[in-house]
Amino acid sequence: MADYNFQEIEKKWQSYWEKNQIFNAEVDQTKPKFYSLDMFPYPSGAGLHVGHPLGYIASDIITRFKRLEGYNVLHPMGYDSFGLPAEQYAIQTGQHPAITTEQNINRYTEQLKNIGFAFDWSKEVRTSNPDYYKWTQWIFMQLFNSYYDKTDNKAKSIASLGAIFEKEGNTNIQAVCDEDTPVFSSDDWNSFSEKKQQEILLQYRLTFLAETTVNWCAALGTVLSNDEVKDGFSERGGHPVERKKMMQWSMRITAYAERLLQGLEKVDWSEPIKEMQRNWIGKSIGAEMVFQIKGKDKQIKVFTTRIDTIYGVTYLALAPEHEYVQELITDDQRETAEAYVEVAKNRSERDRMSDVKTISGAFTGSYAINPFNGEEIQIWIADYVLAGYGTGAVMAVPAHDERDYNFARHFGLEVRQVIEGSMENGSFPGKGETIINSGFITDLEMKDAMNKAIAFLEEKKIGKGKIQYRMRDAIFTRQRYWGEPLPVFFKDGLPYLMDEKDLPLVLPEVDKYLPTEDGEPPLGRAKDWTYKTAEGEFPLEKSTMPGWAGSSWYFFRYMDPKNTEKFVDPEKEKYWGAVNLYIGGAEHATGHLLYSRFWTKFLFDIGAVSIEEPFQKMINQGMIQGRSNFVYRVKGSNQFVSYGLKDNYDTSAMHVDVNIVHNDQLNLEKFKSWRPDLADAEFLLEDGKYICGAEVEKMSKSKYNVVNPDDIIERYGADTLRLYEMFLGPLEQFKPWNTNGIDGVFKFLKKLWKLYHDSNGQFQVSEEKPNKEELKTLHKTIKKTKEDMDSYSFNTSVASFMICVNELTSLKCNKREILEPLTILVSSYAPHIAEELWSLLGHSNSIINATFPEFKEEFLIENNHEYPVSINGKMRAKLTLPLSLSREEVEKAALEDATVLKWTEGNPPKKVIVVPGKIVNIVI
Ligand code: ANZ
Repeated sequence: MADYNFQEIEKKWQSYWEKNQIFNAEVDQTKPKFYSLDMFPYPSGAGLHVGHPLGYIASDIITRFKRLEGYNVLHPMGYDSFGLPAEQYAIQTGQHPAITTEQNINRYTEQLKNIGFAFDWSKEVRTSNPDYYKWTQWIFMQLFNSYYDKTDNKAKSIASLGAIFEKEGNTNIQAVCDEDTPVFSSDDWNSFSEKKQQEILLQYRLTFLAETTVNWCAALGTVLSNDEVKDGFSERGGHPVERKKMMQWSMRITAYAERLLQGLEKVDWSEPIKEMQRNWIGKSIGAEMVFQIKGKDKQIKVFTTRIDTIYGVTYLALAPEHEYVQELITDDQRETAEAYVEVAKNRSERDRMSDVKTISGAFTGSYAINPFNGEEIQIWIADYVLAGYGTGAVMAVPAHDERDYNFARHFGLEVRQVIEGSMENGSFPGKGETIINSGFITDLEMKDAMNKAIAFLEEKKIGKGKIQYRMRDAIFTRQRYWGEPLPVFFKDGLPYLMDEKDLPLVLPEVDKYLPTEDGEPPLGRAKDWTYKTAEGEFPLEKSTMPGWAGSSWYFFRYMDPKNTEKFVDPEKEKYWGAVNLYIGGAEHATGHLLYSRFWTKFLFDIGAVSIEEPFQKMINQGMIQGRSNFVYRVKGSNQFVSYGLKDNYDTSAMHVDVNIVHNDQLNLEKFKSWRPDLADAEFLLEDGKYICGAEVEKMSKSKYNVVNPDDIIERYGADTLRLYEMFLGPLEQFKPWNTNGIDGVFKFLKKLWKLYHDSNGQFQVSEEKPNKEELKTLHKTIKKTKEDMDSYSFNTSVASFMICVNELTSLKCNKREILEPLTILVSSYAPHIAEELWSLLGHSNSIINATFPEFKEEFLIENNHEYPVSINGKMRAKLTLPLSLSREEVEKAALEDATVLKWTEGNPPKKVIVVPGKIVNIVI
């Protein structure tokens, strides 16, 4: 083979890897393990574009590098294959989502294989396969069968909770449960009906069914999460969304709030991602207290982080959804208050929160009493109070809180600068004391005031210290078809689990993927959607699991994907443990990355896995943006002017398919056949060329700037694609795809190839010993590659390969002792060409089984020194001499140097100073 024939080489090695299962990873106790994971894709109909593989390439390079370093590496790939797009397509076309999903997966797999990834395909998982989701259902069942014990800080079995209730009721147990869980004694418990007992247990289960306020989108027939709703409309499709109370399954992730927070200290993730999780969890330390409602036997509970400002409270504000709102509205306020509530309820909380400009609210007509000073204060309903946070009610301190202040100013409520308060014992701010301006009090004083206030609350039994988390329990069901069915049936209106032996509960066939006529989820269309037990036949749950269910534990399944007895074999799980490197998009910062940490902690609690944090190190790759090209049409004509001439005409810019443009030059023939209306296009050229304009935009079909990796591979090969994606810039950065530089990378590979070949294209390496310079080039590159790998800096390695190949080319080096290690160095980045060269070098084994070359410092030590020679204080000459020379030898060499001789004219100098390894100073 003469030329670098990448097409042939790449196909050859891809099939070699597949046939010989080169990347299959099995437990091997004699080797250290490395688990390299990519966020698995949802296989969409559009296939992969060049942005998708960016992270996969990086993790592939690390995977191969770790293999060379002697690790046993697990690098799997699979598909997150339940999801909305396949279902929407099914609704439109009637095609079963399983069919389109399968087609898309096949296409993805083919594209991924073309890039030459070192995936262990034998470990592939698909979340929509029954043998996978059987275990998603199984995990759901374990959550249903567990509660969270706050004393031991872990999940425990619900059966043990039942046993405690039998013995001592729920007065002593410290367990996470619903706010409105009743207090009962063992006698009460034992006298409850089975239904009542089940209802109570549901208030403790880690997954539970409860009435929740949700974003309901009637047109899509499903509940949407807060980030799927924009200004009251669905993000997908723009349909109206209303707030509605519905029975929904939830996951009690809030039980894990503190551990999710603490665990962040143990993982090596970027600070911004950790910070996003911290904010999402939103821990606040404060107090909860009640205000008596005037003239009623009822109290309003508030959560505050600033109980020390209690004397500055001038009104209470409730969320529009607060359960007391209706009864607090007095007749004289009814009209305005009810009209307001109606409008507010249909704005999502997120909209209400983000809209700081519109201040809306209404007075209820009722009053509450401040227990610290007996003062009567108005009760308002306000937009800015969230129903789902704290207690859904706030004590407003306008002088101290900006939102309270804006609200008070808007409605003319009092802003009290000086707190006039008093307490019987006088210890907490007494009458006339000012604590309102935090600028004047220290943190310590504030803390002290808070502690005193909390003590007062506890003494009066009107409140207590409280830690509040912003995070909410996660809604777990969707009224959709294409998801995991819940292994739950209903008896007497209450949920029960199916028997584990009946798993998986397979998704049933339906005639249409739409809700039923009576508004039930699509599973309402399935025939016999019931569960048969000895007691009879019971209806099954009709909602399905949300998209995040299957992706919350897939990293465990990869270790043992075909196990039919367990979700993962404990020995395998112990060996592979936590993911050493997780690469994926930052958009999953709060969704997937919190849910999977939560499930891992839960599985740890029940002894099913050995780790508490699933992802040790994470890197979030930046997005590859598109680089759009434009042509300029002279208005009202079919004439197109080249970029440099466009200002002479009245033109309008038009996106043109980047695939018919090369280095910003338009291919005129392809342009004409691009669309029928362009067949008779005319061009005004510059230098005989049509030059297009360019701009960086999001990569999208509508901008015609999508670049398909298949096209790049066909033209340049997968190795070029891989190197080029890394060469574009630091992995984490957002950067545009710009094909202009790709030729340079391709040339580099051709140059590399040439090092191993003579001028006739014959493979030829020399067995001669390398010289110092060649060794220096090699070892410099070994050092750099190793450092870059350890710091995940990929673009810099590509640059150092280029320098290395250039240096070896000018040294005309084709020595085996240099080229062999070089082949290993580049093999992680450009594995196909490396395998080919490796086999040409006479190896019969895959290069992945080679050893990463050892770096030797000695080759980098400079042997010569360039001495600056100054004569009478002025630098006159430079002299390169071996460092091994003695002072006298340096002096002698300096005085014999031709340039120096010109100055001394052969006369002995007055003085010569030599600093070995530094300078020579001559005085004449
Ligand atoms: C009085 C006060 C005075 C407050 C002051 C703050 C400053 P974080 O830190 O986010 O936990 N709050 C409580 N529940 C709320 C709800 N459902 N919707 C909107 N706001 C709510 O915030 C806690 C503070 O936010 C609480 O402390 C309460 O206002 C308000 F100078 O009470 B504060």
